[in-house]
Amino acid sequence: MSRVYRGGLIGAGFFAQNHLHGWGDVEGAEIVAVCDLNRAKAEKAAAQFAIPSVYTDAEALFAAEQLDFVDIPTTMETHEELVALAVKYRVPTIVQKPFAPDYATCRRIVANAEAAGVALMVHEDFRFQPLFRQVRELICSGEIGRPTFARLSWRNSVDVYSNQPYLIHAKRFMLMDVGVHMVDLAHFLLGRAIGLFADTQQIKQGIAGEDAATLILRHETGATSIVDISYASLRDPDPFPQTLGEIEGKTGSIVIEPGERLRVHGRSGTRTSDVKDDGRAWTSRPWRQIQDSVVHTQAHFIDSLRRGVESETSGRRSLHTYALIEAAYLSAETGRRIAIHRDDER
Ligand code: 89Y
Repeated sequence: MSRVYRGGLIGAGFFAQNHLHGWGDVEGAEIVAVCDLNRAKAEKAAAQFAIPSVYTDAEALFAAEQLDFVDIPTTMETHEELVALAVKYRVPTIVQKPFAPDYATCRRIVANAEAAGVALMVHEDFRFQPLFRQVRELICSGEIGRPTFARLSWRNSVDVYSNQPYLIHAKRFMLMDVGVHMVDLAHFLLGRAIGLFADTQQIKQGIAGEDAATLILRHETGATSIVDISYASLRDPDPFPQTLGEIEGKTGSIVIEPGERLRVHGRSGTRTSDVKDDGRAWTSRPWRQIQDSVVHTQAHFIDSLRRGVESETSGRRSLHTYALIEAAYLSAETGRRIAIHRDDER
């Protein structure tokens, strides 16, 4: 039996509930300490998930505990400081998306972790949704030939403002909250992007940032993708939290239909299949596929640590995502198409 990795969790807010449930389902990992600035929140999490130690100060957590990893599901403004602490104590780290408020900060965080040789992964979970694993396998199997086009669409009117009220005041909102997922998926499915054009909109009144954005990406393979995201789309039924879209290749296509259904037209004909959720006791509709993806993301992190390999969404590999988001803000501001150079990422 391989050893159990002992982890700390910093930040017991809204989405951390999924992290805490998720860790319970990851074989070979356990959370032994929880930290939140708000003691009541940390104690509540400790009681609910039978976590032995509670902290309100992150440095005290690192100083007192022998940790094999730390999970940081806090907001992005805190990540540079918290990851720096983990690096100081040489604790492998998984940090929630968005990685950091801007690309320059992402680069500083990565440089710091790399200089110390501390493993760092961004908790980017959409690519770990079982549906997108299947889509990627289909593409890699050659079923639809070389991809030429994709559209990834996230349009709903979920009340994100109740669960994450800080988003009302975020100047960089939609691209940071959901755009990062979509450009990571575009990269995952079509390869690196070399340029993009973006337009942003603020549709809801009284918020500080954009709540809708449309991106056109050019990939180095020659493929084009469109990413369109909005929290101001009134639809019935509301597809939240599903990403819809399609991928076209030289010999076929994959359409992602509502209800986690894939319609594949390719070398072996045309078929439709439903992607099942994992059926975990703690997950509930409509969140199931996102909740399942949390567990797959965490399991990948532990597996990467165990094997001593770089994770799929390591800090370094995630720089591409954040270079694209930075470029999207620049494009929207200037009306220009922005080229993405590999050099941007180091
Ligand atoms: O914040 C968003 C995300 O990252 O995925 C879903 C979400 O939690 C709410 O739309």
